[in-house]
Amino acid sequence: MKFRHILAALACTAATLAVVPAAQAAYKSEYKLSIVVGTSFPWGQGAVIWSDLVRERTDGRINIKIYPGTSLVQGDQTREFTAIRQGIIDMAVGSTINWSPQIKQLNLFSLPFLQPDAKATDALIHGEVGKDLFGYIEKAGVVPLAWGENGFRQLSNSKHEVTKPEDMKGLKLRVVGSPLYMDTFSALGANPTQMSWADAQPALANKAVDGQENPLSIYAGAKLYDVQQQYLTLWNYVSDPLVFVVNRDVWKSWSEEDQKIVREAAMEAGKREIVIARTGITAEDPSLLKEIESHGVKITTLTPEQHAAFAKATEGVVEKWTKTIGEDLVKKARDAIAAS
Ligand code: X2X
Repeated sequence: MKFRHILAALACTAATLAVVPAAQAAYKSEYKLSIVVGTSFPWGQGAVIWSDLVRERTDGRINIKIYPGTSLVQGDQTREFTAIRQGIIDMAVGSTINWSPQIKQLNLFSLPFLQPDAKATDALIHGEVGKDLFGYIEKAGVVPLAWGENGFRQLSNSKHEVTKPEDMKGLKLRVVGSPLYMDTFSALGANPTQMSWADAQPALANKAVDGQENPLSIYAGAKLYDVQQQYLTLWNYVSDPLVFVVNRDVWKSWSEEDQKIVREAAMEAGKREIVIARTGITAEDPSLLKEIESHGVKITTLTPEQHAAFAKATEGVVEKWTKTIGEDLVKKARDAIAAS
């Protein structure tokens, strides 16, 4: 009797194994995807589009769950890349700024006043520079699939209008996780303090800091006008792309067919996300700017001369960080921008 039970159990197991193809056996029931902000932001929309496309096109074989607020690393976005590498995070749509502490070449996008406009950013991400940077991410053990965009970062504060470097004096500003930002804002005479996005919002609300810098989609999405950030200077000093990535072991566990689906879905989601991120902030369509203004915000656009004064004040930072990023890569970027 007992022997027969064992035989029956073995037959059952064999039957189960026979219907599950080898590649699928290793699939997880859920893949954790990390983003810093919520799904209502353009950045989060990109993650939603990617997840939905992948779920549909793999018939649910790859089921992605989005974790906003970098919650898988307790909000500490500078630890996100390491967590992806370690497999604590399976996938991410991440900012180049947050991964710069681990991949120093990604600081390229944070060089002050390197990218004059969106065309310049496009020339970088879609050209040789973008390929080189994907190479560095790959070498660091993570699989990069597509570019997205957080956007040009603008300066806001609760104290006064900023039109020249002298106006920065004494402003206590929250800055992001790469030390390059400490250098940039110190060079401008401000008083920068580094903190995560999770900590930045209460710090702005309770006036522990006077200001911050972020793309307009983040400023508006987080309703920073409601925490007295009523002075907004459009100075386009850096533009921050996003990268769609997958942990290497997770990537290897997928069939070639599914890898192709995930890659193509990332490229499609990235393209659509960039369009969303650029909506409402152009001369042709200033709808987001108008909405921000309707909350009593004073929006200041710098004249070319004012812009040049900020660029001049940060030249030393560019020089110092060019050495860290790599002279060749920075030159390649400058050439690509000049030709754009
Ligand atoms: O922390 C920020 O400022 C944010 C949301 O823009 C990034 O994650 C880089």
